[in-house]
Amino acid sequence: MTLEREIIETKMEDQIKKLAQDNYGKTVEDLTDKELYYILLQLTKALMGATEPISGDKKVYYISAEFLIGKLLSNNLINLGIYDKVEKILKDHGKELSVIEEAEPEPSLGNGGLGRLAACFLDSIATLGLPGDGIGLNYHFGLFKQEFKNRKQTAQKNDWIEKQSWLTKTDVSFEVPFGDLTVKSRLYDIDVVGYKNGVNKLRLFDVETVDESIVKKGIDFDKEDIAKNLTLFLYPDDSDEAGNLLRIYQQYFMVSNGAQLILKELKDNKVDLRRMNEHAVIQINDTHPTMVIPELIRILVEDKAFTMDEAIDVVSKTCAYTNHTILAEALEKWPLEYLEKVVPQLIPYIKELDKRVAKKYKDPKVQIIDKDDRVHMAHIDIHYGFSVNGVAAIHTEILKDTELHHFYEIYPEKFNNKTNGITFRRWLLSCNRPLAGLITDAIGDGFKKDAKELEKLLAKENDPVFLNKLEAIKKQKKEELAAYIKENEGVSLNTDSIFDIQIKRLHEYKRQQMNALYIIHKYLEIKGGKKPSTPLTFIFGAKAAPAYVIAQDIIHLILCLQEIINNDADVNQYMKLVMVENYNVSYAERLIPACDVSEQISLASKEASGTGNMKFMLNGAVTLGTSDGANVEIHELVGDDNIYIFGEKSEQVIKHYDKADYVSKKYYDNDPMVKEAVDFIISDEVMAVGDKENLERLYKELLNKDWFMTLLDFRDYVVTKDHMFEDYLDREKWKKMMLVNIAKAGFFSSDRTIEDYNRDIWHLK
Ligand code: 26V
Repeated sequence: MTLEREIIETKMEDQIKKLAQDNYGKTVEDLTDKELYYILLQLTKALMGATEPISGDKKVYYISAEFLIGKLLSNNLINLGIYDKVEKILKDHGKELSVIEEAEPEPSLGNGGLGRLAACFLDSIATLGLPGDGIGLNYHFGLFKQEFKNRKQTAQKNDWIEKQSWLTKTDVSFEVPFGDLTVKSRLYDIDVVGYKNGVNKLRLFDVETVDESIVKKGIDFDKEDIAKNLTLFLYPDDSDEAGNLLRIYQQYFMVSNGAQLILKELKDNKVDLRRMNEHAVIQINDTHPTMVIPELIRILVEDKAFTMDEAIDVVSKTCAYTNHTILAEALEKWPLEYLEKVVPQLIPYIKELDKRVAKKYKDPKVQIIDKDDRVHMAHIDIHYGFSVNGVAAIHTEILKDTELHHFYEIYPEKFNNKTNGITFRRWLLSCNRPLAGLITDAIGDGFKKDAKELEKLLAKENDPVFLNKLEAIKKQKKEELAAYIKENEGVSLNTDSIFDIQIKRLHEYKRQQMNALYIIHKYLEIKGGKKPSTPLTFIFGAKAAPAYVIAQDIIHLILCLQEIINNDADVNQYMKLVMVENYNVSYAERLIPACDVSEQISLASKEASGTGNMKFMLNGAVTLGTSDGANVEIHELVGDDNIYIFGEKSEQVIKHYDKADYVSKKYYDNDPMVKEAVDFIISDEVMAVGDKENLERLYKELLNKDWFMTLLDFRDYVVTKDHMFEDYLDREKWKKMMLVNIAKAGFFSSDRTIEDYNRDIWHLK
C-alpha cells in the first residue's frame, strides 16, 4: 500500500466529513444521497489514484467497441478492500451505502455479452496484477434507454455522463484523419482497480467537437454531421448508408486513437518497434476494431520507415482476434466503396493484404475482398493475427468444423478456445452479499482469490442447516426483487412462486418467443382448470435493436401477455408475468440472485457462450437450457442430475440448415399443442390489447419461416420445463441442486479465463 493511500484510508471518516463541509457546507447526516455519492466518488477516485499502477515489460491492450462496466462505486470499494469500512462509517452517520449506490448513474458503454465480458476481463486482468488496459470510445448517450409505451419498446437517449463522474479528462489528444475531415480526439480514463491489487485503465476516446444538442426526438440525429455525432451513440441505426458510414467512422476513430496511443506508450518506454510484439499484445474483441491491423501497418510504413514485409510481420505477431458470434449477419463485411469514402488512406493497405492472400490461397471463402467488393473484416483478423479464439468449447469446435473451417485448414495452430468467465467480485461478492457471507462462513474466504475452492461446498450437500440457509437467502433476494419490481414496474409478485427468468438481448436465436409460447400454453392450461403445483412467475428483461422488426414484435407479444395474465383473476394467483423496463447491468444484479430457473434456451449452435448462464449458476439458480454455448460445459460440470437440458443438438441443427429441410408449418400442423399456442398470438384476446400488424407479422414469421426453429424444440421445452417445475416441490432435491451449481461455478471465474489467455496468447511478464 502506498503511503499516500494509507493516509487517505486511515482518515477516511475525517475525509468524508471534510468533503461534506467543503463541498456542501453540511454534516454527513444532512447530505442528500446524491451529494454523498459524489463525495464517495471523489474519495474512491483519490484512493485509486494513490494505488500502485500495474506495470510490466509487456502489456495487453483490449480493444473493444463496448465496455458494459455497470455502476462502479460498490465494485471499486470491494476491490479496494474497504466496502465494509465505508459501510460502517456511513451507518454511524445514519446512512445506508446500498441506498447511496442508487444515486450513481449506470454507464451506457455497452450492449450485451461482448461488452460485459470486456468489463469482467478488465477486472480480472487487474486482479491478477497483469498490465492491461481497455481501449474504447466514450459514447455520450451510448446504448438507448428503453421505455415501454402502449406495450411497445421506444428508444430514448441515455444521458449518463454527469459533471462529476468516474471519467478523468487527460491531456492526451490525437488527430484522426478521415477522407473528408480531420477531427481531434480527447482521451478520458477510468481507473480499473484489481481486487486487493493495483490499477490499470480503461481508456476512452472522445471527439472534441461532439455536440449533444444535435439529438432531437428520441434518438434521432443528423448521421452525416460526423464532427458532432461521432461519439454520441453506440451502434447507431445502420439501416441506411449514412448509418453504415457512421459505424465505419466510429471504428476507425477508435483504432486510429488506439494505435497512436499504443505507439506513444512503446516510444515512451523506448521500445524498438521492430520488437513491438515482445512488449504489446492487442486483443481484438470481435471484428469492430479490425482496422487496427491495416492502420498499424500504415503508420509503420509511412512514418517509421518499415518495409511492407516488416510491418506486416510485426503487426501480425502483435494482434490476436476473438470471435463472439457465428451469426452470418453479425460478421462484418464492409463495402470497399464505403471504406474508400471514410478511410481512403487504408485502402492501399487493405488491398495489399488482400493481394497477398489471393496469391497464396485460391479458395474464394478465405479472401479478404470478395467478388462483390466487400471487405470481410474477420478474414483480415485471421490472416494477419497470430491467434483466433472462440468463447466456449462447442463454439470453437463449430468455428473449426464449419464457419471458419477453411481457415482452420490453413492455420490449425492459430485456433484455440477460451471459455468465457465472469468476475465473482461483481456477480457474487457485490450483488449477493448474504450468499457470499454464507459461503465464507462455510469454507473461509479462499474462494475470493481461488474460485475453484467453491467445490469445498460439496461437503455441505447433506447439511440441512446449511441448505436451509441457502434457501432462506434465495427467499430474501426474491423479496428484495419483488419490492423493487413493485416500485419500478407496478407489478406485485408472489415470492412463494418459482422465479423463472430470461434476461439477455432480444434476438430470435435466443428464443424469447419460445418462452412466450410456453407462457401461453400455461395460461390456457390454467384457464382450462389445470393449476400448476407451485405458482409461477415469469420475468423477462431485454432490449431489441430499434431496427429489428421481429424483435419488436416479440416484445409487444410479451407485454400483451403481461397485460392479459396479470389482470385475469382466474389466473393471476397461479402465474404472473413481468417484462422489466430498460434491462441493464444494475437490474441484472437484482434479478440474478433472486432466480430459481435460469432460461438458456437458444437454438443449439447459435449462442457462442452466454455468460448470464454462469452468473445464475453462481447464485444458485438451476439451468433450463439447450446444448449450446457454455451450457454444455455447465452440464458437464454439474452432471445430468443438476441441470435440465432439452432440444435438438447442434449437429442436427446444422444439418437442418445444410439440407434446408426444416419446415415450421409441419410442427404446427402435426402437434395440437404447438398450434394452440401459436394461434393464441392472433386470438381475439391478444388482439384486444395488442396491435394487429405486429401480432400477425410474428404469427406468420413463426408459421412460414421460424429461422431459429422455435417450433422444432417447443414440445421438448414444455415437457422439460413442466418436469422441472414439478421437481421444485421436492425441496430437498432442489436445494441440493442449488448447492451443486454454486459449488461447480468456480471454473467460470473470469480469473481462470484470463489466466488461460495469458498462458496461451498474451504471455505477459
Ligand atoms: C454485432 C452487431 C452486428 C450489427 C449490429 C450491432 C452489433 C452489435 C454487436 C455485435 C456483436 C455481438 C457479439 C456478442 O455480443 N456476442 C456475445 O458475446 C458473448 C461474450 O463472448 C457471448 O457470451 C454470447 O454468447 C455472444 O452472443
